[in-house]
Amino acid sequence: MTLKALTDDQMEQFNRDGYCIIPAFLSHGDVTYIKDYYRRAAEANALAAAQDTTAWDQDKDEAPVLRRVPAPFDNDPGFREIFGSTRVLDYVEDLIGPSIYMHSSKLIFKPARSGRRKPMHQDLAYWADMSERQITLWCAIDPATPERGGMELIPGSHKQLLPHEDLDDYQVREEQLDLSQVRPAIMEPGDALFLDVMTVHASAQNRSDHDRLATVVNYYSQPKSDSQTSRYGSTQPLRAPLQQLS
Ligand SMILES: O=C(O)CCC(=O)C(=O)O
Repeated sequence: MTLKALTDDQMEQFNRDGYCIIPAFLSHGDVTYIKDYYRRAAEANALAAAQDTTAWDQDKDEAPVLRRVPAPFDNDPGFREIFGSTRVLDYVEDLIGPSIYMHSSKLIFKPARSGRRKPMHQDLAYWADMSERQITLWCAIDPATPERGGMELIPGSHKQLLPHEDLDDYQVREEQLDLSQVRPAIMEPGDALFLDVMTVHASAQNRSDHDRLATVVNYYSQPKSDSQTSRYGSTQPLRAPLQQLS
């Protein structure tokens, strides 16, 4: 018998709804480390400025706010230790199988009172030339609630890829969705949301007086291929099926 990381109930919810939440997935130490990593990235300004000029978003008369830190898994050994750990990969293996590659990673920061809404979308639409055997792991580093920029999900929406258009963002046309089905994910620091890459989701505006930081890590079941147009992926496995290791 293979030991599973996800409980039967969590797996059942994932298969039915396209997501499941694991409370207290990250340790207090992990959460503190990631908060500090964000603070260092923001202070140094270096990661974002060097690699992605769109990450800086400065409102008039306001100090610049680092809203996105790209590729922490590639750039920081401590982040890699957390999200490449045996424990985390055991969960990922339950969801996408024993062949696991890093796809992409980022920190998303929604500042108090000015963090914008991310409209409804499916992650796979952003890299549609890749197979759907991928998983998104979204972790709350600050509390995430409907007032504080939390995630919103449409249970059971992971069965088909919907058309996406460049509107407010690259997104699904929201009037074509049944928004009465939307469920907020209310999460504490360290809680994890495993999300099928076809689950339709959004994140709320941050209307609270508190910042909201989260990590997004996506794992893929295949190596990056030469024909792939998406820039994400890796050729080095984080985990390989046992027969490939011998
Ligand atoms: O963390 C967020 O606010 C939104 C994350 C998200 O949905 C995404 O990056 O695809």
